[in-house]
Amino acid sequence: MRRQVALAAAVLAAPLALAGCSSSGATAAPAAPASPASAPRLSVSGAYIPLPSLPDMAAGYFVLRNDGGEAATLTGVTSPQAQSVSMHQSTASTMVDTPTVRIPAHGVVTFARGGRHLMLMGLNPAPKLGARIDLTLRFDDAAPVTVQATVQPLTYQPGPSGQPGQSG
Ligand SMILES: [Cu+2]
Repeated sequence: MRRQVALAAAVLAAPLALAGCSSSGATAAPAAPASPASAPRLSVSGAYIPLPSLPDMAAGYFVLRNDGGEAATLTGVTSPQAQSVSMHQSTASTMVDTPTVRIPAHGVVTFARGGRHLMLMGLNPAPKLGARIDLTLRFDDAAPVTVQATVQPLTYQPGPSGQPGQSG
């Protein structure tokens, strides 16, 4: 049994080595093309949700970086814990819907108070302090990225560039 598990692990780790000698008749899946060096490389840090005053509606903030050599376009965010998630941009007097957000090559886009934010509606269960809410960011030119946003006190301020911050 242990031997089989080890063998399976070896097969999973080295699909290319087996591609030429399969005797089962199954066609080996082609190896995924390696991403070009210039492809978008996206990461999210410091995701948080201030404890909302309404039970089923909240804002969400995070820092989105692109370390790749090509721009990426964020096309939407979903959460299994929310009926809908929209991307908004606050202006002086209102907020507008932003269906897509472009992240330049080697660029950073910050969702923060008073600016870009997520609007989560229909949260279920209602968020509690310290709870984690999954957010999946989808891009039109890169794989989705899922992060956990932590529900923080209303007074929470994130640190620079999305590092964990302080509340109080
Ligand atoms: Cu909004």
